[in-house]
Amino acid sequence: MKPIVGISMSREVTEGYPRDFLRATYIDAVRQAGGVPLLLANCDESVQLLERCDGLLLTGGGDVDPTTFGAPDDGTEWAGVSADRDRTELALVHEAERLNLPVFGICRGLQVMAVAYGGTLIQDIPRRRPDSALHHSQKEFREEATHSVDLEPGSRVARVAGSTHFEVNSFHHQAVDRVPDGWRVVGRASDQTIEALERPGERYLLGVQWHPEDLTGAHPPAQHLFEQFVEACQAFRAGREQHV
Ligand SMILES: [Mn+2]
Repeated sequence: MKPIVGISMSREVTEGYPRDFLRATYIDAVRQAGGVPLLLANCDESVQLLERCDGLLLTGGGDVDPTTFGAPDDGTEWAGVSADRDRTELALVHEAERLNLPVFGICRGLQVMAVAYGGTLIQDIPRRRPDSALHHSQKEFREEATHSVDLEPGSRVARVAGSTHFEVNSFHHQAVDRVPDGWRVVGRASDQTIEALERPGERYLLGVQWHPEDLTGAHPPAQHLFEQFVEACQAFRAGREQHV
């Protein structure tokens, strides 16, 4: 059987009603890489479903509430904050750690991983770096790359991508600030914004600040990231079946 990839969902209030949803590009990218997508609703019970999963994909979305990393409200205009989503995803990361699951975080997903392991976030990049010429909140289409990243040679992400320098898309106004203990910055934009983090070791734990799920068509490194993640999920599944 193919590996099952649990995928976190966005929570937004539309016309007064909360809804959980997911961009289909995440589903397509997981399927193309050989995984079975399992959508995880924003509720406490989703944590139980991880027992059935072979990996966890944390997706993009609204801002992480700064109270989750102990920061005061600095006057930033937040967008799309959801206490239910924050609570669900932080619990998913902790449960994935207990189960030793591979985890791949994208955009907000990278930020959630950093917070779950004790890091902090820059609440608003333009306020922190007013002189930066880089636009991390691009207006171009999602499948257009608009700024470059430099990856650490020898890092997992550089090996997978097959390159240490390429162009990515960018849809974030927050970024990782303090890096959690045991984690390594493996990718930066030219303004020093953290664009990729991983925890060295056997277990697959990687987060990227760009959106590879929207680049898979024309950007081989983007599809390779999903393939490598799903391979790690497959290896996890194989290891589990051996123990049954
Ligand atoms: Mn960026």
